[in-house]
Amino acid sequence: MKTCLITGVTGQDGAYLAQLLLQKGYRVVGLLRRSASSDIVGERMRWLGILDDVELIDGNLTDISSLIRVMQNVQPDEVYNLGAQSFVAASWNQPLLTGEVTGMGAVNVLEAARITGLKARVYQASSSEMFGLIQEPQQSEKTPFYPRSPYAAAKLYAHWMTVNYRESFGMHASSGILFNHESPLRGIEFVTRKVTDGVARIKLGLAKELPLGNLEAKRDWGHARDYVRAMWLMLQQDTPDDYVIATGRTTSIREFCRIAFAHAGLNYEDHVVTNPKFLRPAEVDVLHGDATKARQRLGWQPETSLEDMAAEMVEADLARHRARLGK
Ligand code: NDP
Ligand code: GDR
Repeated sequence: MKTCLITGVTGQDGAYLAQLLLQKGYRVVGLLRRSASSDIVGERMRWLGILDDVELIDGNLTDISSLIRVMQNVQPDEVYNLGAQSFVAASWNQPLLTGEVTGMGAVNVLEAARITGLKARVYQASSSEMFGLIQEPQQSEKTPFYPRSPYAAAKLYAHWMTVNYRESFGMHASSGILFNHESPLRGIEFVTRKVTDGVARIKLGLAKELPLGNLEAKRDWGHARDYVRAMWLMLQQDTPDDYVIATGRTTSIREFCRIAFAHAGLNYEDHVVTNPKFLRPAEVDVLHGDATKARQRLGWQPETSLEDMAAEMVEADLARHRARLGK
């Protein structure tokens, strides 16, 4: 039986990846950072019905001693570093913490694996945000980077350190440059989930308006369930590498609103308002990925359309609010 260690197991991707690896027969161990709300941090895994099947072990990405202890105890065959301060907007308010967790945290993982002498394969969760101010209309592994936020700069450092550890120490370390991926388990602060939660509240009469920031930004959105499959595929290859994972379709926030509101029989123009509070100091206007390499080498392709994903998210938020209201 293979053993995997997942940092960020309590997040969206961590939960879906844990589910996938349990289905594949792995022993799944997740890193859990100490929290005063330990009763709720497992909520996503509970939602997927896997909380009792994942072994949780305490540690923190900023504390390399904890990572060394965890690696020595767990002896993982595969390590997936998904832990991060992952909210771009928050990274301007907490740039140093973002650097420590999202940037240095990744190096702590690589170092802990190297120091303990494990032969573990390592996955680093890199991001399309590294393309930022895009240098090519469609972004592939060969497109130059231009980060536009403290988050993106931290991810870029982690990305190059992953490449460096591969080249310096021969580590099987791969970097997945994933474009935005969403699901009913997406954090409520991210725009798609904020929209689908807003749709549900408006539909149920709990709210009238949904305040958003820049409606014209465009993202290449896929479903998290499809994207964690790509992470696993990267670590099954004989040689480590970097891969862009994207759908190849880009859509504006405005269009996503139209789709999500229409699913509930609503017109977004009657409810969406803009509030400058949600604008960013520097914006990533458009992202549009080219996942040809992943398709050819990993045999990966997305299976869920944007429309189906939006519908799944709206339905999940309607169900959550109805359950809360006892309806
Ligand atoms: P989430 O924000 O949902 O999850 C982040 C996870 O990191 C949580 O489990 C969180 O724990 C954990 N974490 C935060 N700080 C620490 C710390 N100091 N030590 C240990 N764990 C910590 O992110 P996603 O699941 O959406 O994304 C997974 C990864 O992929 C992230 O690295 C993200 O930056 C990256 N990414 C995501 C994309 C997306 O579209 N979703 C696209 C490209 C990259 P807690 O629950 O305690 O807060
Ligand atoms: P992003 O995701 O920054 O791309 O990072 P987010 O959903 O936060 O923003 C996407 C775009 O929507 C615009 N926007 C708003 N965003 C939020 N959160 N709230 C709003 O009210 C709002 N209105 C408009 C934003 O300006 C932006 O252009 C996500 C994270 O998961 C990262 O960790 C990951 O690396 C990247 O995706 C790929």
